[in-house]
Amino acid sequence: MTYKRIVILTGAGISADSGVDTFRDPDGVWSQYDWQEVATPEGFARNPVLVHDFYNMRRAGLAEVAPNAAHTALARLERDSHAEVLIVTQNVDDLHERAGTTNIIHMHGEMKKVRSQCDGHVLAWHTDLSVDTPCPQCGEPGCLRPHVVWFGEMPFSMDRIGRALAECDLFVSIGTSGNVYPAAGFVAEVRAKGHAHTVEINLEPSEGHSLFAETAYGRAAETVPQFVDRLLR
Ligand code: BV8
Repeated sequence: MTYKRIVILTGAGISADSGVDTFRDPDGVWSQYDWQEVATPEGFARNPVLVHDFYNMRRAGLAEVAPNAAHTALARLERDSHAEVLIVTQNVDDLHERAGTTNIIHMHGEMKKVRSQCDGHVLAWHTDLSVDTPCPQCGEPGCLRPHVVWFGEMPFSMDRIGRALAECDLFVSIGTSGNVYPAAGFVAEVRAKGHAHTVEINLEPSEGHSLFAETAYGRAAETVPQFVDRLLR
C-alpha cells in the first residue's frame, strides 16, 4: 500500500530509548513530581520556583541525550517517502528536530522556548529560567513562563491537527499511553472522519489499543525502523 498523507503522533515512549523519562511508567516523571504542582497554571501561580526548577532540570537534561533510531527512522521517512509526513508530538524535547524531522507540530509546546506573559511573545531559551529573570519585552522579573501546555490549557495548532487527521490515509501512534486528551482522542477522530489505516507502535498496549487496525509492540528504537523500512519498500 502506498500512502499519500501520513500523520504520526508521538509520545514520551519514543524518547525513552534516548534515556528521557516517560511520565506514567513506574519510575516516570509523575512518580517523582505531582503533575498538579508542576504541570498546571494553578501550580505555577502557587509555586513558580518549583515549576521553574522542574523545567530547568528537564531542559538541562536535553544536553545529555541524543535522538535514537526511532527518531532517525521518522526523519528518514519524511526525507525518502513520496508521502507528505507530519509528526504531531506531545513531547516537549527537541529530539525529532535533532534527528532531522522538519514537518512537526509540538502540540504540548517546547522546553527550549519560553513565553512572556505580558504580550505572548515566544522566544528560544536554552538556559535556566527563574522568577528573577527579566522579561526581554517588558523588563519585569517573573513575567516569563515555560512555553509548554499544562493541564487545563488548550494544546497548540489544534485546527491544523484536525485538518491533518481528517485528510490522512495513514495514522500512526508511537510511544504514548493514550491517557491524555485531546491527543488520546486522535485515533477515534481519524476513524470517524475517513478511511485511514491506523497503527499503534508502543512498548505495550495503550488505553486506546483496541481502536487501532494494526499494532506492533516492542521498544521504539527497534520497532519504528522496521516499520519505516516496510513503508519505504
Ligand atoms: C485540554 C506538560 C482543554 C508538558 C502535559 C480536569 C481538569 C483539566 C483538564 C482535564 C481534566 N480532566 C481531563 C482533562 C483533560 C486533560 C487530560 O487529558 N487529563 C488526563 C490525565 C485525564 N488534558 C488537558 O488538560 C489538555 N488540555 O484538555 O484543554 C481546553 C478546552 C478549552 C479551553 C482550554 C482548555 C492538556 C494536556 C497537556 C498536559 N501537559 N505535560 C510537559 O511538561 O511535558 S501532560 C504529559 O502527558 C506530557 O505532555 C505527555 O506528552 C503527555 C502524554 O503522555 P505520554 O507521552 O503518553 O507518556 P506516558 O508516560 O503516559 O506513556 C509513555 C508510553 O510509552 C507508555 O505507553 C509506555 O508503555 C511507552 N513506552 C515506554 N518505553 C517505551 C515505550 N514505547 C516504545 N518504546 C519504548 N522504549
